[in-house]
Amino acid sequence: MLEQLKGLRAQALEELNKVGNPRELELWRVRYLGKKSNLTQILRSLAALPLEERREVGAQANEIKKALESSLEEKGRLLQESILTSPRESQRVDITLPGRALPTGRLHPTTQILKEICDIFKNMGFQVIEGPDVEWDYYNFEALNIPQHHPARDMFATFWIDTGMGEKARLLRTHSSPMQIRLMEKERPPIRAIVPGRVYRYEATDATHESMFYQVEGLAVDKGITLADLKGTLFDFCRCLFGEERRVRFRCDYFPFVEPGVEVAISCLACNGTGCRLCGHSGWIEILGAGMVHPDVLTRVDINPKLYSGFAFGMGVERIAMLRYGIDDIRLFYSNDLRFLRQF
Ligand code: 2U9
Repeated sequence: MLEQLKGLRAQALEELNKVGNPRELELWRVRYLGKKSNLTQILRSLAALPLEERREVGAQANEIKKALESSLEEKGRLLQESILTSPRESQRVDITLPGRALPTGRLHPTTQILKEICDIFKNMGFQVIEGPDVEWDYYNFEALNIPQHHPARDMFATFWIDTGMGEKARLLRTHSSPMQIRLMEKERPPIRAIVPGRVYRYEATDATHESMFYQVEGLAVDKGITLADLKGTLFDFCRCLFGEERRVRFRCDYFPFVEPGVEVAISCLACNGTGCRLCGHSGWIEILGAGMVHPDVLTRVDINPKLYSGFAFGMGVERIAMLRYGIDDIRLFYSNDLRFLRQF
């Protein structure tokens, strides 16, 4: 039996050397250390042996068992190591690993507010239209009651486009109103439209001025439209955007393309009207300009002002975003600083 044990050990270790993967290792374990293995049989049969022989064979069998078990363990470790370092395995995708979070982008704060503004007017039945950034003097000024040399041109410091012909006819639009002229030329009332888009001003930049910013302008033309319609529309708009509890104030203002013109303010978001730094201690924050479309503007697009009337309004989108998010410098919007943009 001692001879048999010796042969068993040599055979087991020789076969263990040839084992190349965990599946083969398990088969080896069953074969040499399993319940039906020769070694287990020998250990079980010890009781039937005479005492002297039992001691000797038992000691030998147990020593072989321990040796095989530790060789098994060592081989398992080596196999695991070679699996992890083998090029095939190291390149394999481990589908049990938790996924890496993909960096997702987000909408620019201007886009977010622009979308909110457009949605409010869309729900009121306004269509959304867009126009070109490069305009003619006619659409940007003349058609809107601002002829050559009119002092109101000073309100709109203009980027003129050099056509090489020396004339000042083409420009970067200073407001989105030219598109409303184009719309009225093309379509007859009833008209209800808003025009979002970039506008340009040839001005030095500071915390409240940028040379490019976004506007949303609106226009409604039909029979019987009055200042009360304008008031109702803009009161609703202000409360949708800034909350039901906002008070809204209309005051007279002047714009060449409307008569009468108004300036619209909401009760201050920070102090609720009691006066603070944000509202210059007035309790009010101006957010819109508006008015009834000037009869001369309607006449120019062949809409009879005796039959039809309309209201129009305009607002700066970044200004609204600044109020909503508490941003104190308009230059942050387009400086592409991710630390700023990631906050929205
Ligand atoms: C047509 C007729 C009238 C649009 C109007 C304003 C008043 C106005 C400013 C607000 C802040 C522009 O971004 S801002 O600088 N806008 O105050 N806009 S009435 O009136 C029109 C437009 C088109 C055909």
